[in-house]
Amino acid sequence: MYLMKESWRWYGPDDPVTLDYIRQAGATDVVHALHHIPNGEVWPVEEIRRRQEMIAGKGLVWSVVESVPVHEHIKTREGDFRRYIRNYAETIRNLAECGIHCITYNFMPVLDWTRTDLSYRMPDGSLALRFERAAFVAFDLFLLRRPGAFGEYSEEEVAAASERFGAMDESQREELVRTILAGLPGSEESFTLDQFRAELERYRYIGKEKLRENLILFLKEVCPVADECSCMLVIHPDDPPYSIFGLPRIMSCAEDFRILAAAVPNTSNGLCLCTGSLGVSAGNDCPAMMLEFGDRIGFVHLRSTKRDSEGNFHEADLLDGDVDVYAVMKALLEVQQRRGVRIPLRPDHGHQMCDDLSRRSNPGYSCYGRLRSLAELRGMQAGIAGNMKIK
Ligand code: CS2
Ligand code: MN
Repeated sequence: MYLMKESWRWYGPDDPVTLDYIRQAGATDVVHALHHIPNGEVWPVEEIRRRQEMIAGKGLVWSVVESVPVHEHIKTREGDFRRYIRNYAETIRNLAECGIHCITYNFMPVLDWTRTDLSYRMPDGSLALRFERAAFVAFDLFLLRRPGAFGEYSEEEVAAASERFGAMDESQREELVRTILAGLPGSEESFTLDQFRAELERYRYIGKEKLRENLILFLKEVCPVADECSCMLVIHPDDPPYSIFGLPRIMSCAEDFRILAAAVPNTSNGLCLCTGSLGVSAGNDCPAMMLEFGDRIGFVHLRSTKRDSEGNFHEADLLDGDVDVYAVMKALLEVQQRRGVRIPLRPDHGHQMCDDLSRRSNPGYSCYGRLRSLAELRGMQAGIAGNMKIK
């Protein structure tokens, strides 16, 4: 029976959730990146090996990279983008030389994932990450003051945002700016309001089609290298899975990935199926995507979100959100038996709960919250596997 590979994201020696804890969580595989290397530069073999040894020393395996960030100039195809693409290819080769064959990336312009509240209190007292539509629109209209933004929201949304903004004091406004722009973990970059405005400006003439074309051109250049060294490049979906700040988004639904797979059929062109990101959109059927793209899925993030009719969503308890996690897990196990492989899966963002509440941690990446999710996933898998009656 091919069971999931239990993996866990580790941010490096400064991560308050240590490798020892990860081992005790029952994970066998580590998801990691060399966060200290600036975006666009090559990851040298010696540096990869040093980290690999540190991880192996604790009885764990670094098997997935999340992420090798794609430099903004590759997304817009300007400046030094050719050098950045060459560097990306070299990093792929270096990782493969060290035996690491799964590389996560995303192609979201400027910002990686976006939330407005990092400590939304759940009824049980734990804290969750949340995206509140009115706060988000208030930021866009009254703090960022993005030209043209008013025209993109309905009258009701503008009214709700003004009311929300009026009710915030100065420190809450500053906090909102920090939450959206100071970079959530993994995004590697943070901006001031002015820097962010300048970044948005770079996308003024780049619509969906252009961005997609740039992604395809990038993959056409790096996938042959990845094929050659048996690496899979897995793209993480947009979070949230729709356009924000007028920026194009091109990896938000099944059709987006269909287009990408057809344009770049190389075996290395893969998908990181993140149910938390995709699940925010009611149109995304995650179990069906797991089955449809089964052959191209190289890595899985499991978490669940809960949305409401106003466009808000928060990160729910794993089994209490909009995503049918049971059906996703069942589909994953079917795909694995068919392919004869074990796909790494990690609990994605968890709540801050128990001792997490009195400790510092990377937003979404606390210890107990993810421990709870991983334990639930493991139990669920055992139940499904038992039922499949395959040993
Ligand atoms: C996020 C991102 O949802 C997520 O997994 O934590 O940081 C994600 O890892 C990156 O967008 C992948 O490139
Ligand atoms: Mn994810």
